[in-house]
Amino acid sequence: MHQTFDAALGINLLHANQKGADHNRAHFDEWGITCFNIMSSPGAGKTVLLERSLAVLTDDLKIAVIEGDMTTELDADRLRQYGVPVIAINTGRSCHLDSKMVAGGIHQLEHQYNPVDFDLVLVENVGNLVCPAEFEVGEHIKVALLSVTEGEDKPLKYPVMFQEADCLLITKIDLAPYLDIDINRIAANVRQMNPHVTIIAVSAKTGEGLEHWFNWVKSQVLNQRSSATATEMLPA
Ligand SMILES: Nc1nc2c(ncn2[C@@H]2O[C@H](COP(=O)(O)OP(=O)(O)OP(=O)(O)O)[C@@H](O)[C@H]2O)c(=O)[nH]1
Ligand SMILES: [Zn+2]
Ligand SMILES: [Zn+2]
Repeated sequence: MHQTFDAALGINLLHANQKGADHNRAHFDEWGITCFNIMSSPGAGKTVLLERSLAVLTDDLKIAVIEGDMTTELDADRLRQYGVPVIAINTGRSCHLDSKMVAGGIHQLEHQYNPVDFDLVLVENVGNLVCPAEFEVGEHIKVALLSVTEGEDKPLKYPVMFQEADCLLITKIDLAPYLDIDINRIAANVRQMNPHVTIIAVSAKTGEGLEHWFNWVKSQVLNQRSSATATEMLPA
């Protein structure tokens, strides 16, 4: 866990993290890259979703992945098979990626590749529904995954993640018939606290809903590009 036992220390930590996140975002903006921060509980399906996404989205977008894991490179190795740069970051005992760790990944990308060639950086965060939501990494887009196996009440019990998310993916919907769970109720609970969130129900196993996700990702990259151009055109 991150140290929030001392309120002042907690505020300082978050403040330092925010400065680092702004630094990272400035790099992404300079290079014309859109950055997604992908967050969930352990095992909600982030890596499988990334595998399915890389298989399709690399036709249209040049993608790099920053892959957070506490100790292993298991997920990073899975994603390397898709021929994209995957920068692995081990968080050690920490339960979330922070902006400094991601800065290390960004500078690695900068040194090993030409960063302006990339359209999209996907950050797979380390799994839990609390801390990643508090620590920005310099992303433009926050994506939260909630698997149907986790229960309808999770958005109510862990509100910050769901309030902050630009997109909620309800995952593993192929399992819904076996569980006493109502996907519409999850969606309604989340909409109540975050009316503008995009909600997409998917199964990485059957492929249901993935087309909506792919289209949404592409639309966000285009939006980000046009808003960056609009900012450049503003008078100084
Ligand atoms: N039935 C079903 N299983 C899925 C689906 N997506 C993922 N899984 C399974 O769920 C388990 C966890 O998936 P991962 O993609 O590794 O989850 P993760 O969020 O990356 O896990 P961590 O990185 O450890 O937090 C694996 O056994 C997957 O095969 C799905 O859509 N349907
Ligand atoms: Zn830098
Ligand atoms: Zn994973």
